Amino acid sequence: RKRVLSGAQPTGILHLGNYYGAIRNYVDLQENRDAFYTIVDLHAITVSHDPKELRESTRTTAALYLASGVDPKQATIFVQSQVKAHTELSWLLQCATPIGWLERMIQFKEKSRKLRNMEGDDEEEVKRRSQESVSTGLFTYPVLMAADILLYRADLVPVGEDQKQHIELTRDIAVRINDKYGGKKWKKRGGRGGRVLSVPEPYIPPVGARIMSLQDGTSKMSKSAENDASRINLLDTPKQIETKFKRAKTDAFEGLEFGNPERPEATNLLSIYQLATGYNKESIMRECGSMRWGEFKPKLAEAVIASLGPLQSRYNELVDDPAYLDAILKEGAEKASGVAEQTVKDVKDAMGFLI
Ligand code: AQP
Repeated sequence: RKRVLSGAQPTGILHLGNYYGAIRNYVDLQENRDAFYTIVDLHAITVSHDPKELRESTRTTAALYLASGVDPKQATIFVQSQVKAHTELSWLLQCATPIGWLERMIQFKEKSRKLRNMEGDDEEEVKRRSQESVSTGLFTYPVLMAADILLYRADLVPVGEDQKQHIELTRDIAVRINDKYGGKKWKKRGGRGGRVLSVPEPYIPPVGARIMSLQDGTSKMSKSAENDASRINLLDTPKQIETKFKRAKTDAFEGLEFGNPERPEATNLLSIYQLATGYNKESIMRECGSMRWGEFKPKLAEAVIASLGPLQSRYNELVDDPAYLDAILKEGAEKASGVAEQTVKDVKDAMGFLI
């Protein structure tokens, strides 16, 4: 069976972007594949964090996986930090990853720019501010992510568009390890097919791979954006959802349409409607093409509220039973450790460590 691995950071409540871009596909992919879904808490500390919030978010994220339909009977659900192999493999991979590869990562550039809290590219100032406010972990984050994926020899990684570059890096790292330490030498030591690590593919959905902020159709919906009105959190109340859509940025064009580059907000809101209802673009255009925003927005809110309803009820049942969640995470960590430790052992052996 093909292997699937993916994860989300417990940096707040998952939002519609996380759901449509990734979590919904976790559910589809668990059916016929050997799936591992993790809550990547070690990634959550690459920027400043509050320990109490991290603890809470970790449990909330796990409960939201389950509420979204991730099934512990089909998939292994675990917390990253409870499987020691992640940090161990990360170090081994870091030593095989050139700095230049990491310097090209767009997410690092964007997040560190935000942390430096400055406009412009004055090199000296960038350097001074980075030295104080950007952690080394934020820089090496994509290598930890590569370890997350490679540990499980994943074939497929369901993610949103923003993670595509990190998956490409993961592939490059795997190929580099295979080139350096695989081949005949490794085969002689019992390695399968001469490959120390499997090279994964991203699984990016055709619709929903990049849900945009409700306040700016050119930047992605994100947990860390300061303005809560920029996103629909999966646990928002119907009233909050209505208000957020009501206040969502729109434009002054007549009618509604998908795909006009001058109307990123229209494409975004229509795409959310498409995802929430399951209708195709043609029928949405027939239904809403000539609507005004004031007519469309309540309809959109209603569709999203209806689509999140069952998820929210399941979530409420789960939070009443913390022992159930703990048991699933414990079992998940044990199963994941078994698989992950074998991979670390293989990589260490191939690299020349005594095992
Ligand atoms: N806006 C989005 N549209 C589609 N997919 C998205 N994902 C994130 N934002 C969108 C996908 O959701 C999964 C989990 O994301 P994450 O928690 O690992 O971190 P992120 O990509 O950094 O998401 P956020 O919400 O923007 O978090 P912060 O603000 O904390 O960095 C991933 O598969 C991601 O692609």
